[in-house]
Amino acid sequence: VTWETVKTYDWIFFERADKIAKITMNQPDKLNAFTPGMVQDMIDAFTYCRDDTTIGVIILTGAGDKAFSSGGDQSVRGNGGYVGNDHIARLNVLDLQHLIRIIPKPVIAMVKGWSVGGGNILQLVCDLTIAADNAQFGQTGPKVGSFDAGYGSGYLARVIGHKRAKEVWFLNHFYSAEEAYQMNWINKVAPLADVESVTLDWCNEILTKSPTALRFIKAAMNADTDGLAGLQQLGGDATMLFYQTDEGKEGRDAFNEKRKPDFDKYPKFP
Ligand code: 2NE
Repeated sequence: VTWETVKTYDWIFFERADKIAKITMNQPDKLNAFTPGMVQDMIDAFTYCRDDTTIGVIILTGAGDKAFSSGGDQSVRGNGGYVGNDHIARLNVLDLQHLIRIIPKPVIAMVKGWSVGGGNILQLVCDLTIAADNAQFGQTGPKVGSFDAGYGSGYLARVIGHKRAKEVWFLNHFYSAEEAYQMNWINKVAPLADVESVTLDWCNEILTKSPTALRFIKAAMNADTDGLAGLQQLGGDATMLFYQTDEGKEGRDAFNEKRKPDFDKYPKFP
């Protein structure tokens, strides 16, 4: 596969190979710890992927073989959040988590090495995770005075169960790729040398499927876990489809033509 650069950023690589996009966190000397700037770059790249109608699947990964991400960069952690060039303390990774959840295309985490702290939550919120056999997963928040009480707790409990999620957060152990697989935390384990080709195989398989069907499956599962915010996404997808029907267009056209709409001719399906 030949990766072509889509856009150049300070903190990430953003590449594509035809319909597959790849976003790579790039701070390998700190195990790809994320800064507010890196998160902002990722938000920009994911938004690009969302808007580009030719991109069908997105891979999120980390530079090098040693880490997916070690979470928030503790060296720029201020009081109240992580501090970037604007000197404002923020937790903008929460916005990124949400974006990964609502982007209506499959997002696959490709994990090599450490997947830790807020980095591991990014892996968690991706739709699928394929890990290299050198991957290690864990939450360290309580060791470093932090926690993720959002997706990092409630959604983790949905994915691996409440008992295991509490174990992960209370003990802060690290789990091998094989252990994480046994816990249903991730989808697949591949040898380090093969992890990208295995990930690309899954991407190519996904690309043969109906994008609208995948969109609705993702939105439906989010609706189940995200409450009204999840239903908003599912509802918006239904509206998008309805706008494309003659019945939907009739309402719009009647208003614009200042006439009464004629909805009578549309079937009332069982
Ligand atoms: C991941 C782990 C266990 C790896 O250990 P090891 O021994 O293999 O590597 P080492 O030597 O610790 O790390 C290599 C270099 O990367 C830096 C280290 O300080 C070290 O730098 P030098 O000594 O070579 O200069 N590094 C690693 N992680 C970093 C980080 N997160 N920030 C800044 N520099 C980092 C081990 O490295 C480890 O435990 N890392 C810290 C994991 C962690 O606690 N992450 C933050 C959790 S809180 C969070 O992410 C969060 C949240 O809870 C809520 C909202 C937003 C974020």
